[in-house]
Amino acid sequence: MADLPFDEAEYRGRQSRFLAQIPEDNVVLIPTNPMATRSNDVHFPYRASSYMLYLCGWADPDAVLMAEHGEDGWSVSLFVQPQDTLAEIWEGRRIGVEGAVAGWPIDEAHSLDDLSDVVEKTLARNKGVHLIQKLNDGLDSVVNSAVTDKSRARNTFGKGPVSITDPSSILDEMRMCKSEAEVGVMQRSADLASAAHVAAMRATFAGIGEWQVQAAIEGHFLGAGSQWSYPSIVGGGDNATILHYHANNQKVADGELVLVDAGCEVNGYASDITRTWPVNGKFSEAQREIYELVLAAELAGIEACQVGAPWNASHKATMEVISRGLIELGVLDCTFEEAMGESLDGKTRQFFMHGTSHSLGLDVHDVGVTRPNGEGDGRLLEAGMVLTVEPGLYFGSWRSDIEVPDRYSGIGIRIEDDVLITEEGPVVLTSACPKSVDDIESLVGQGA
Ligand SMILES: [Mn+2]
Repeated sequence: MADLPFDEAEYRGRQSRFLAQIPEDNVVLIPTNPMATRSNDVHFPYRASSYMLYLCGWADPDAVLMAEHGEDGWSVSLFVQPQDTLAEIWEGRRIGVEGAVAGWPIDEAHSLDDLSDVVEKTLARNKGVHLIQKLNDGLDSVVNSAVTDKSRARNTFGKGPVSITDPSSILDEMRMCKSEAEVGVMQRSADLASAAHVAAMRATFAGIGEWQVQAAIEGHFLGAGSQWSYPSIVGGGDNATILHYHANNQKVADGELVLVDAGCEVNGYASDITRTWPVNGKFSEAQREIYELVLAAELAGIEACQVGAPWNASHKATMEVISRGLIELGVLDCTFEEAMGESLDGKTRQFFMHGTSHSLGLDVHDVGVTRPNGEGDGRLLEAGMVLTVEPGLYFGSWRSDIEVPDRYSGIGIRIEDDVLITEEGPVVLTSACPKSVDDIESLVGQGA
């Protein structure tokens, strides 16, 4: 095998658990992501589809994975870019058909030049298709015309597929629980992101530009051979109260906090960390009051991540701590019940506007159904699931729709860790990233 993140047995296990759920007279076709244009003839850096990475580790553009059931069971083949000196001079070396079959966990490889021919013949032998559509236009049209032809001729001939099914929900469910090997990769991603946050804390000074904090953190990712898993959020002062702030172009004044939500990718697996620290290295009294409250809520949220607890347990736990805290601090003048609301939608939501947890894996907001129809407490947590816990409190001075207390105006704080569910309780994968007031104050501005 080539130098892939997992051994052949791991990939083959995923393939067979997936294919066991597909009818044997159906063809499986899973294309990877297309290249995306940035402007004119420049592309965005390429990122393969998570399904392709999950099933066979193939990271290059344009590939299509196909599986067909025959006399010897399921056979997995991969269509890849053929070797082509001229294309390789401009775009880079290609693994090619022989390289693919020698080094990847597949049974057969074909050139993409033969995609239409081979797929048409394969479809003619089968009754249905499991296809992920809208990623590869050429493939979609080959499949759609085969299905249309068959439907027209249904009562006369009887060859070829009559239905297209999307197999992604089967894969999504499989991806929710991580194997031991996947957890190992996710731990490396978490360690790297933790170290990057520490580097950024050390590099921070009063008056620093948000972009300079971003450079410190992303420079650390790049220097370790990684890259961001989502665009970094670096918000100073009031900008921290904008949940998906991306401008990162303001200076952060002495006395203000900076909120940094940034994670990286290792072998496609994301980490996702948020930390908030004072740029001058010392929390003010008001900042510390809110920080300690968010931290207490985060710890309660992590503790709620137990096998058998519902998906919503962490959110309920953080909402309870924050609601009590806001009443104690005099921010809310109401009962605990009014703060919480009937379905966690009470007065606390004025200052804590988002959920507490999302699944994490090959995608930063990972796939899989956690709360069917977005209702109720959701499915029960199982060992191997990885989720974030990320409560926050936001007192934007610019908010005219709510009453923001003067004492806390301009403060936005979120604390986020990545948590693995185990039978022995929650394991914080990002525990190497400091979050106590003392640890943070002793790091900020200390330099490399
Ligand atoms: Mn997150």
